Amino acid sequence: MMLENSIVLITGASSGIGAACATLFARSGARLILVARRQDRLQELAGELQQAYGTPSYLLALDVRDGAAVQQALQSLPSPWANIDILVNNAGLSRGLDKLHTGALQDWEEMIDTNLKGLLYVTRAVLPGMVERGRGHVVNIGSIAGRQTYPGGAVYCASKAAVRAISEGLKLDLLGTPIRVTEIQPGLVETEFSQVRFRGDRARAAAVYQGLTPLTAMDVAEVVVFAATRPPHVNISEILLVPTDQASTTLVHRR
Ligand code: NDP
Ligand code: 8X3
Repeated sequence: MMLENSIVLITGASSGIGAACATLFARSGARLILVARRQDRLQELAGELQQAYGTPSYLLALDVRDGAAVQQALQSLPSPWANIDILVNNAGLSRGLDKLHTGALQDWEEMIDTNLKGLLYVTRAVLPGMVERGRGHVVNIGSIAGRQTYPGGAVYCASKAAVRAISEGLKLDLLGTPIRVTEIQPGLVETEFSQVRFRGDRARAAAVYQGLTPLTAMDVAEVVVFAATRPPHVNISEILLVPTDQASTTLVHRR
C-alpha cells in the first residue's frame, strides 16, 4: 500500500502518539486531517510538517465527545479532503487512579465519553464514505489496559476493553468489504498521558516511567504505519506492543 496522497485523519494529533503518527504519515507523503481540541498545537505541528515534507494539512479543532459537532465537521469537509483513506482513532485519556468505590463520576464520564463514545462518533461519521468508495482502513488505538485490568484503573481499562470489542465488531460488520480494521494495543508509552491522568502533577507522572525504558510515541506510530502499508489483502487485526521492561500491566522491571 502506498501512502502517497492518501488522506489520513488522526484524532488526538496535538500530542504524543497522534502527533507521532502525523509525522510518520507526512514523511510517507500522505495528506493529513488533524483533529484535537488544542488548535494552537495543531497549527504548530502542521507548520512543521509543511516545512519538513511539504505536507498539506486540514485542521479540525474538535472535541470528539460532541457527537453533533463531529458529524457536522466531518460531513462538511471540503471536497479535496472528503475521501478519507485511513482513520486513526487515537484521541483518548485517563483520569485518576482511584479505587472504584472512591472514584469521581466526572472522571469516569470523561474517559467513557472520549475513549469509547468519541471513537464511535468519529467512526460513524467517516466509515460510510469508506464503504461507499470501497476503500479504507480504521486503526484504533486501544491499550494493554483493554486486555488486563490493573488496580485503580477499572474504568480506563473498561473503556479500552470496549475499544477492543468495537474493533472486533467492526471487522465482523465490514466482512465482505475491502475496509481493514486494526487495533494497536500499546503498553507504557511516555507521552503527556500520565500528566493528564494526574492533572499536571509532573512528579507523579514521571514516576510511572522511572527506572524503566518506556515505549516512545514514535515506536507506536511505526507500528500504525506498518499496519497501514500492508498489501490490501492483509489485515493486521491486532498488535500488542510493550516495552521490554514490561511483562503485564502490573509487572514492570525498574532498575
Ligand atoms: P497524550 O495525552 O499525549 O495525547 C492525547 C491526545 O488525545 C491529545 O492530542 C489530546 O488533544 C487528544 N484528546 C483528548 N481528549 C480529546 C477530546 N475530547 N477531543 C479531541 N481530542 C482529544 O496521550 P497519548 O498520546 O499517550 O494517548 C493517545 C492514545 O493512546 C490514547 O487513546 C491513550 O489511551 C492511548 N494509549 C496510551 C498509552 C500510554 O502509555 N501513553 C498506552 C496505551 C494506549 P487535546 O487535548 O488537544 O484535545
Ligand atoms: C495506557 C497504558 O498501563 O498506563 O493505556 O494504562 S497504562
